[in-house]
Amino acid sequence: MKITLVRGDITEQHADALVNAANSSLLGGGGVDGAIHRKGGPDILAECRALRASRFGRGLPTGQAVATTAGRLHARWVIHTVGPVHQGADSDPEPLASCYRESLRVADELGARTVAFPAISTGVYRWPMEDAARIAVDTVKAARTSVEEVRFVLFDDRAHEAFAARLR
Ligand code: AR6
Repeated sequence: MKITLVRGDITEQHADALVNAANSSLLGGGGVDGAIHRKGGPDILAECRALRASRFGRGLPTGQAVATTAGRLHARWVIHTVGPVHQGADSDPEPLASCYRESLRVADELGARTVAFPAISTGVYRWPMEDAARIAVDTVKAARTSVEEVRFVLFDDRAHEAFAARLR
């Protein structure tokens, strides 16, 4: 598997699947989530509502992932995953690692070959960037998956540098 880094906006990416840093309600929010729903259009939210009604009445649990259409985005699917909120020095990295593993598992089920990820949990959920980059890169490298390209789409220089440093 090839791992690539891009600085930019995940909603501009062309890939089989774009991963959304969602919340358990699946009903949208700020950051990546807001941008994906804004640009992707109402079909994504309609599928999210249907998923809540059928499978996730109590919300999508932290660390899990589920796919919908990508609406008007340049992708076939959006994979929604719920990162953990950072809880301070003794935060458990496992739920964040699980977001990457579960998103790749869903991508495999779909047959997605290229998957773009944002830096999950590093915005509203306050996970420190260097630690998040370590968890993201190490988990993706260790994953057993048929995905051929994982692309990390980093919004700013700091995030890009943290991921580049971990990849080196
Ligand atoms: N493309 C790529 N990265 C982005 C973009 C974008 N368009 N916008 C922000 N980032 P966040 P979280 C970066 O807050 O921490 C939402 O309200 C951002 O700089 O989107 O997992 C959800 O509904 C940061 O580095 O996700 C949840 O309630 C990273 O993406 C909550 O926020 C993640 O920031 C999830 O919080």
